[in-house]
Amino acid sequence: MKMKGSMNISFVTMAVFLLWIKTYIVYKTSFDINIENYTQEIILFINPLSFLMLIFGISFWINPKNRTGYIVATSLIISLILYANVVYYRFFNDFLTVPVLFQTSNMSDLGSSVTELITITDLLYFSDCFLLFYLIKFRARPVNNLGFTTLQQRAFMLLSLAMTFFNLGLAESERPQLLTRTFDREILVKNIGTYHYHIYDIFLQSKSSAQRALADGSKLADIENYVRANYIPPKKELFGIAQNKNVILISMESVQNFVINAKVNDEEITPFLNEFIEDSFYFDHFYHQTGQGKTSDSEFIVDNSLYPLSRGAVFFTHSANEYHAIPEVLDNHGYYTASLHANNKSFWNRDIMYKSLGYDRFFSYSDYEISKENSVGWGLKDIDFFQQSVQHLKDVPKPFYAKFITLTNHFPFELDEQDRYVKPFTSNDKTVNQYFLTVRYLDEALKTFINELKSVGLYENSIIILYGDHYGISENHNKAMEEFLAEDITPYVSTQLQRVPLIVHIPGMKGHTLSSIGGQIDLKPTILHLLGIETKADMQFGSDLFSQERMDIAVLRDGSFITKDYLFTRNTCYSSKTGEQVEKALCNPYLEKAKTELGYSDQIIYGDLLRFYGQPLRTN
Ligand code: GP9
Ligand code: MN
Repeated sequence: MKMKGSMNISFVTMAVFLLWIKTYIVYKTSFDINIENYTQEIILFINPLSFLMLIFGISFWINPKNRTGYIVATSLIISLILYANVVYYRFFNDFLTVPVLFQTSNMSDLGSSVTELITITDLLYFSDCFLLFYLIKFRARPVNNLGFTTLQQRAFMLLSLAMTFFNLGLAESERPQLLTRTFDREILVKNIGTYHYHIYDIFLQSKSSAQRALADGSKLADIENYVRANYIPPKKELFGIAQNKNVILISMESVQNFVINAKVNDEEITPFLNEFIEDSFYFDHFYHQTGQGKTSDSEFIVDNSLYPLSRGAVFFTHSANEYHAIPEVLDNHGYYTASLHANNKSFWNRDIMYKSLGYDRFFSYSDYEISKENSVGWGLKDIDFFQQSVQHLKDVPKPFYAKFITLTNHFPFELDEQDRYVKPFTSNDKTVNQYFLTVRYLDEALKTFINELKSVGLYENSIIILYGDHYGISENHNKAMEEFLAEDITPYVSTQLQRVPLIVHIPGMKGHTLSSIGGQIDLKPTILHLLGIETKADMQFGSDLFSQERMDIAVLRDGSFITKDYLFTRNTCYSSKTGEQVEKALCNPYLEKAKTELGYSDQIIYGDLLRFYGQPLRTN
C-alpha cells in the first residue's frame, strides 16, 4: 500500500543519503582527520548515518503538509553547521564548541579574517540543499516512487538506533573511554561523527553549568594536597632580585619560537630579538598551552597559573569566578596593574574578565588614536600601539605591572608595503609567506618600544618579559612549513612547533639561554619570585622556571606533554632525543600527571572552587 505523503517520505532517503555522503566528503577534504587503520575509516564513513536517519526520520510523524519544509530546513541547518565547522577549522584547526558559538561579540571583529577564510566556491558545500530544493520545485520523477509503509518507517528508525549502537561499539573498541577522556575533539569527531559530537558538546555545556551549582569546598582538599606536594621553592639568588621594579609583560601575537635566530630569504626574521636575547634569559623550550581561547587563554594561564579549558574560552565561560591572579596579588603589594591592547574592550570578554583578575585599568580601543593610516589587518599597527602606550605608561603610578598585547602579527598577516622589512617567503601558501613579514614588523615595533622605554627612563627600573601567545601557523600549513624548515612535520615535530619564545630581561643582569622545559603556566610563580613574593600558598600548577629543582615538563591543553626524555601526543609516545616512536608505557607516569593536573585545573574552574579557598572547609 502506498502512503499518502509518499513523495515527501522519499525525500527522507534522499536527504539522508546526500548529507551522509556530503559529510564524509567534507571529512576527507576539509578536515585533517588522522586515520590509522581500516576500522577507523569505516567508523568515519558510517558515523554521520545514524544521526541523519534519526533526525530526518522524525519527519514521519510530522504532518505531511509540513514534511517537505521540515526536511529542507533540517538539511539546510545541518549543512550550515557543517560549513561553520569547515570555516572554523580552516583557521583554528579545530571543531566548534557551544561556548565558541556564543562568542558572537568576537565575530563582528573578525572582519578581514573571515573574508580570507570564505570563498565563493564554498557554495559547493550546499549542493545537496540546492538539489533537494530543485527536486521539490520541479517534482522530479525518481523521488516520487520511494514511499514507506508504517512498518518500513519503524524499521527505518530501528535501523538508525542499531546504527548508533554499532557505531558506538566500534568506536569503544577502537578508543576505550572515548567519552570520558575528551581532550581531543578530533578523536571525538572521528569516532562518533560531527553531529553526535555537537550533541555531546551541548551535554557537556549543561554539565559544567550544573557543576558550579553543586560544588563545595570539600573538593579542594585533594587539589590542595597535590599543589602543595608539587611546590618548588625559588632559586635563592634570584628571589626578590627585581623587588619593587615595574613589570612589563609583552604578549607577542602568534610568535612561534622557530622564527628566533632564523632567516627568510637570507635575512633575519627577528634581528632585534636575536640581539635582545643576548642580554636576557631566553627560554628556548617554552610552550604555549592555549586552547580555543587563543590570546585570552594565554593571558589566563600567565596570570593564574591554571590551565585554560579544553573547550571554549575561559574568559567567556567563567569570567565571574573567583581568581587569585597576578594583578590581585600585586595590588596587595602596592603595584598598579594595567593591560594595554588597542582592540575593542569586549573582545574575548576582557572588560569583564579583567575585573575578576584584579586589573586596575584596561587601556583599550578608545584610549588610542586609531585612524585608517595607522591601522592594518586587525587594527592599530604595533609601532603606533607601542608609541601611544608609552605615553599612557608615563602617567600610571609606579611600580606597575603592565601587559601589552600586540596585534599586527595576526592571521591573515596583512601588512602595508612601507612596513615590509623583508621579502615574503616563496611557497604556494600565502599565509606562511606573509607570516614572516608581520613577524619582522613586530620585531621592529619591539625595538621602537624598548628605545622609547629607555628615552622616558622606564627601561632601567623594569623587568621586561616577552612571550609568544600561541601558534600563528596551524597544521593546515604543514606543506609550506616543511619547505621552510626543510624537514617532515610529523606529530612529534608539530608538537615541538608549539614552542613560543620566552625572554626575561632583568636590568643589570646579563642572562643566557636556558633550555628547561616549561610553559606559560610557569610564568606566575617565576614572575612573583623575581619580585620577592612567595607563592607557596598559591593554587598553581606551574613552577618557577629558574628553579633548579623543578621538573622539566610542559603539559599542553590537548593532553600532549613534553619532558626531557619523552614527548607524548596523539596517543603516541616519542623519545625526546631522537623523535622516534617508543613504547607507550614509557610515557605513562607523566601521562598520569598530565591528566591529573588538567583535571584538577578544570575542577577549579568548573566548580569555581577558589571562592572556597582560604576559608575553613565545611565538615558536612
Ligand atoms: C584580539 C587579539 C587577537 O583582541 O587578542 O586574538 P586571537 O585571535 O589571537 O585570540
Ligand atoms: Mn593571539
